[in-house]
Amino acid sequence: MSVGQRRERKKRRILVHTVAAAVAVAATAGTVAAAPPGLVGTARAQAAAPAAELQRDFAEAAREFDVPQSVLMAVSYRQTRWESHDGLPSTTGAYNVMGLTQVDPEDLEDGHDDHDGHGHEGEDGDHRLAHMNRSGDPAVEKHFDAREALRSVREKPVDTSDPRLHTLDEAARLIGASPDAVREDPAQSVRAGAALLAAYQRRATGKLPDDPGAWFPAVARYSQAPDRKGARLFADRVFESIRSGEQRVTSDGQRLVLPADPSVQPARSAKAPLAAAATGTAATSAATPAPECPTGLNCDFRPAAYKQNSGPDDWGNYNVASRPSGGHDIRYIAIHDTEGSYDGSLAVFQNSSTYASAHYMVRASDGLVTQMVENKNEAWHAGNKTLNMHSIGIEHEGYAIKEGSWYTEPQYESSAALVKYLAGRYGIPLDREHIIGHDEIPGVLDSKVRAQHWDPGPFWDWNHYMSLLGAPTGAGGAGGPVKAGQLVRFVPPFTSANQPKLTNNGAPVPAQPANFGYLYTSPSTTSATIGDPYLGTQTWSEGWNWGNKLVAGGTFVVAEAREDWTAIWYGGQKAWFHNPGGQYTVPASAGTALRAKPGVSVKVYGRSYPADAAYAGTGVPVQDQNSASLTKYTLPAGQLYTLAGDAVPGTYYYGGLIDGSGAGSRTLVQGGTLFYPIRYNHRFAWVSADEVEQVPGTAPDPATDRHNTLARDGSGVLWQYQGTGDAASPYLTRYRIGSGWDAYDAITSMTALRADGTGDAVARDASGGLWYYQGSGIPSAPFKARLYVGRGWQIYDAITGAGDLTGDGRADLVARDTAGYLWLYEGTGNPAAPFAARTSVGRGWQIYDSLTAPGDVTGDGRADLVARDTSGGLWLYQGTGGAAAPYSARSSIGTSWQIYDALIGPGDLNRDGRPDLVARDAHGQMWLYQGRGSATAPFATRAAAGTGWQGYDLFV
Ligand SMILES: [Ca+2]
Ligand SMILES: [Ca+2]
Ligand SMILES: [Ca+2]
Repeated sequence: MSVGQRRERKKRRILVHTVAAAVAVAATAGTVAAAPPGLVGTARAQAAAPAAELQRDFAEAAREFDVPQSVLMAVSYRQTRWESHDGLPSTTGAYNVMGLTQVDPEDLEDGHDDHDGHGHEGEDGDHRLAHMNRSGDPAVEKHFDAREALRSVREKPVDTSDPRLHTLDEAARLIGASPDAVREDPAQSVRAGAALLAAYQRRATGKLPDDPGAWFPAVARYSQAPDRKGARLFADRVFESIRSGEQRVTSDGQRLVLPADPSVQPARSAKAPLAAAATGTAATSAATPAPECPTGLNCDFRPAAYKQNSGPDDWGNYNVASRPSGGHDIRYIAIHDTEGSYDGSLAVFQNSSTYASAHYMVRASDGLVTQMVENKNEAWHAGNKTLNMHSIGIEHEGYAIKEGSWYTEPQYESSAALVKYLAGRYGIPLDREHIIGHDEIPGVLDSKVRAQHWDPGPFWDWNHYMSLLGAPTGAGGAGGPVKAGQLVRFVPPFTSANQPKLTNNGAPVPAQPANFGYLYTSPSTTSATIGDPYLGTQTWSEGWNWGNKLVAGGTFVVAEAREDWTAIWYGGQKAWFHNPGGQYTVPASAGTALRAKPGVSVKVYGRSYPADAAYAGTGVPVQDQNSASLTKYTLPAGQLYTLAGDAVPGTYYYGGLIDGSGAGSRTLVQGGTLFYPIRYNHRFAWVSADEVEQVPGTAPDPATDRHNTLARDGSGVLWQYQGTGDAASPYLTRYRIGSGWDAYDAITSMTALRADGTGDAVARDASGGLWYYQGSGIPSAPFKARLYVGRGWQIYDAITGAGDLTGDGRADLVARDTAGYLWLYEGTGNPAAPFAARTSVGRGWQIYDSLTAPGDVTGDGRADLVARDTSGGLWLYQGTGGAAAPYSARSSIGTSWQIYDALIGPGDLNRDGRPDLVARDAHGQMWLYQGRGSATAPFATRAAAGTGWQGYDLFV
């Protein structure tokens, strides 16, 4: 299937969802498929989306094959998080929402060119070399002989006849569908997965029980783990999901819910049938250390080679050390992918002529964690001596087959469990300045920058991974304005909203959610992307061209901000990225920026070595180019870069002789100069602490004095327009709060809706029931779960939150009945029973077609009301502060207001302390009337406030 066909198919699928969404909301209340309206768009269930077709697929397949729906959904969740990946395979040949496998000989990479996360065109001609020579220490690298290494390592071929690589074929046969259909159609994937689970369960127990807990054997078997511990690990994760529930919106916008059922008891005592004969831990012997691993994870230890090559000063594949003692501390965890199979990569690390190793490798199919080098030792994985000295390297199995690139859920979960454990053990902060990709590690010297690796690549989901670590990046937030000098973390969504163009050696890569955004020379996607001086002129869209790619999780300093574009200081340049409404960044909660000291030409280093003098008396030979910087990089005056960790001394650890004998062997040299690690460009770098000065980041914009307008579209989706606080451009790009809001025929704010997620509202449903929404304080999900106020509210044809009319500090409500009587509902301050009994304000109010309460328009501290009559006259009713007669006699504001089809009182949009009025005309143009604090001329002349507001049927 061509890329074009895939795109077509995807488009069709999305169209189907759109149609389904339009009818789904009313029909699904009370079912599992959709959260009730009270939850949608609230803090309890944020980012709500249309009821999902996929949810129905699970229900139907569960019925068809007699598999409990919770088991089926939880298995899928723990394989793929319900993602279809558009029918593309995982790094190891798993497909679609059920993660069924299909790997044939023609799917395996041919290994000729090197476009796989390691170097790029013209470098390292054989991709196998990319695994090798990773010490990043010229003193070790000089021993490496590429021909010898290639000769001695025979890549272990993947056995494509292994049934574990053909669960898709088996499952397709069970349902009588074509493998194509199971790969590409989520409904068929779910059916096939259900049929396979049922077959496993029948084989294990001879029946298909109703009790989900009894399905433990089938779920364990579904893991395809060849060992009992791996099978149990997967099954335990699945039953954790069943017991605690899961819900999420998939990257193509489908919202799925697996309700929690804590009553399910997994039948762990049942014998778990395995996918292959239990191999045990074959490599383990008395001399093999126990893996350093958290309890519950499936881990083994298969040692990397530690063996002499040409002489006692030449060996592979790591340095024996005693980390973290004596200054040889562990500060980072580096995430890699292998670009090869688990077995093949292990063979590389177990051959001493490769000069490469990693502490751990995580298998893709089942999340097995294999340790190869003890953490006290310095593995050679990063291609950067400084990083190798101070990090733990974790490889993730993945080999480039077909067009796919996604990482499996068992692999993410095992890796995250391991990293959490290691971070706790070594005191490594769980942030993206310390949990880093290989692609973020610099080349050590000028000659090494260009070929430095770029794995784990654009499809590693940093947002998901950091969430699993308990340290979410903040992606998916409601955004906000950013300011020059502010430190912001880049958090693009890993969804179909962010599928930047990529090519691989000129060939288009199918559009998929990715972890980066492009950096441009000016605030436009039509401008050139920025370049890196070491890469030179290259095709901007090539995956390996890391110079123009801003990766998720990095914190940078804002150089300039314009509406939907943000510029940061990056690699000595001012680099722009698309940042709609500020939603692709979050303010760094704390942070320090660095800049060049006046008059100093700052050197940028790819490693932090001690100066020559520090070697004196250590027995360690003085290393070459100890003070060499990356000469094409600098910190131009006025630019600010993020301090990315503690100041550190320059360090060099000398391996010496293989047995540790001899002068200077296994000795750490530590210099006096302090280095700061910085976020420099796509990669980290170091600068000398003597050459820079610290500057606190500019404080982020407080959201407390910016007011929002909410708008509901024709499909019931509620959108949040944050106020900017600036009259010239009063609203940010909209943010989707959630769907299902068409259950109401009236929604009005009780108190000002602020950008910090505070402010209350009430809503009336179609049967006349009134609901109270308290502000949550969460900007992206601004309301708590709704509270029922009472019934009978259908008698009113206007309901307006009026502000505090009675002077007691509590917000009140006015409502007009169809006879034209206006009624006051005094606020009680208790959200559960928010209103006292109504009192009459007066009659004759039927002449108005709009009642808006912008706040205190006149500046006397009392809330006022603005009413438009049916001939377009606008009238001001000043608040009196008394409940008995809350409004004084009306006065005219002006005429011809019938040109507007909506009048909205959003609060104070320009932060001058006076409430404003906005109005939408028939063309979807919004107009701002700034409040003046005057009873005689309450509003200034109108100013344009943005276009594109048509299509909304209700404003709050
Ligand atoms: Ca009141
Ligand atoms: Ca007033
Ligand atoms: Ca104002």
